[in-house]
Amino acid sequence: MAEFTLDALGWNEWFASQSSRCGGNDGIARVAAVDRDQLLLVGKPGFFRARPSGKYLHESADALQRPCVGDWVCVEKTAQDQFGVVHAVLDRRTSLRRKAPGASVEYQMIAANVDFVIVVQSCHYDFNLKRLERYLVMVKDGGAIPLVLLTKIDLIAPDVLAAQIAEIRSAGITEPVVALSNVTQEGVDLLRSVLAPGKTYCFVGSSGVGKSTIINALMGRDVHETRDVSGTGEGRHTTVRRELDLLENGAMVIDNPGMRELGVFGAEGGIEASYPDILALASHCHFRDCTHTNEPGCAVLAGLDGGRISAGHYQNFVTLRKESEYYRMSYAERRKKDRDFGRFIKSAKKDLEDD
Ligand SMILES: Nc1nc2c(ncn2[C@@H]2O[C@H](COP(=O)(O)OP(=O)(O)OP(=O)(O)O)[C@@H](O)[C@H]2O)c(=O)[nH]1
Ligand SMILES: [Mg+2]
Ligand SMILES: [Zn+2]
Repeated sequence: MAEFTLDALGWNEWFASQSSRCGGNDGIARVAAVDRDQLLLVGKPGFFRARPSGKYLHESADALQRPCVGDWVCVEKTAQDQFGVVHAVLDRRTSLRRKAPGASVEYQMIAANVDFVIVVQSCHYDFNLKRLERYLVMVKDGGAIPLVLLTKIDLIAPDVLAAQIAEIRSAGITEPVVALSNVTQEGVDLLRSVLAPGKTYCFVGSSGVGKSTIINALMGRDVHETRDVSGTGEGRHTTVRRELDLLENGAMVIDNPGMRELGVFGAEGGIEASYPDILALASHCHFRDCTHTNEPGCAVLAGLDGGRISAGHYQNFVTLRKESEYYRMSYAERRKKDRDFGRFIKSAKKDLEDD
């Protein structure tokens, strides 16, 4: 089995201050995949299986605290044990999370400690600027660096691609954009040249845009299943788990299931980072707590009227901010209710004990 150094797996000084929690570097590994209650870890000895300790699971009821792909963990394993036992997750340098799909207001971790997030959209049917802005907010909020990847350029005319890139730029998005075709291979080498050894790249996007196909191409073999899309480009949700792979050049890539929903939740930092033009105007608003929707003396609305910001860009900003705050508030409220309920149960139990 291959041997690795922690540095090659993305370990750096930022994490080093936490190694004492694991009793030194030998007890440290990185999460490569999560399957229900089992973890696939990669560490100095290579890939091996582990489980979170009962104590750890008990103490970390919160979904955000459970190990996810990309996490660094403290693990104990002897040569005789089939499974390692994980008893701590180290603090994350970056995290990629969204609102869990469906009605519940919970966070869902997508990946931890990724350096770059590659936001993938297909030029064919999938291209959507609003959704792209939503992804960028999420990525920036978690502290990773976003890159934009447009796939399937073989299916569209060059001027359509040029128009899509122009649209991205006119929305003030300055992130690098790579366009490629997995069919003609055009652009694949360019993407490969961007991926640096020891860095982690997380691929996200809708189902069917070609995330697994491009990772297979980068790996040079078919490590992931891929499946045809419908006539109108809809994917079939082929990939079902998040998985970290090591490329030959030493870069790490994480494949993900296609995302249907991308709720933005408690992501004010990401919104600020994504709309610097609007924020610059906002500092001139008459009211300090201006919501930029109907207040007199609002510099953002004036900028909108004067054509300094586009209507679509402004609308996205307002929508994302409202959504993020709404979810954050209902999350806080529910938390408080849970806490109050917990206190109630505790005192009720105490009453019983006292009797
Ligand atoms: N024409 C064309 N087809 C592509 C390209 N990239 C991927 N495909 C095809 O698109 C389909 C979906 O690709 P996948 O790699 O399975 O997509 P995915 O993003 O991993 O989808 P999920 O796992 O469902 O999230 C497959 O049939 C691929 O062969 C491309 O650049 N051009
Ligand atoms: Mg896939
Ligand atoms: Zn305002």
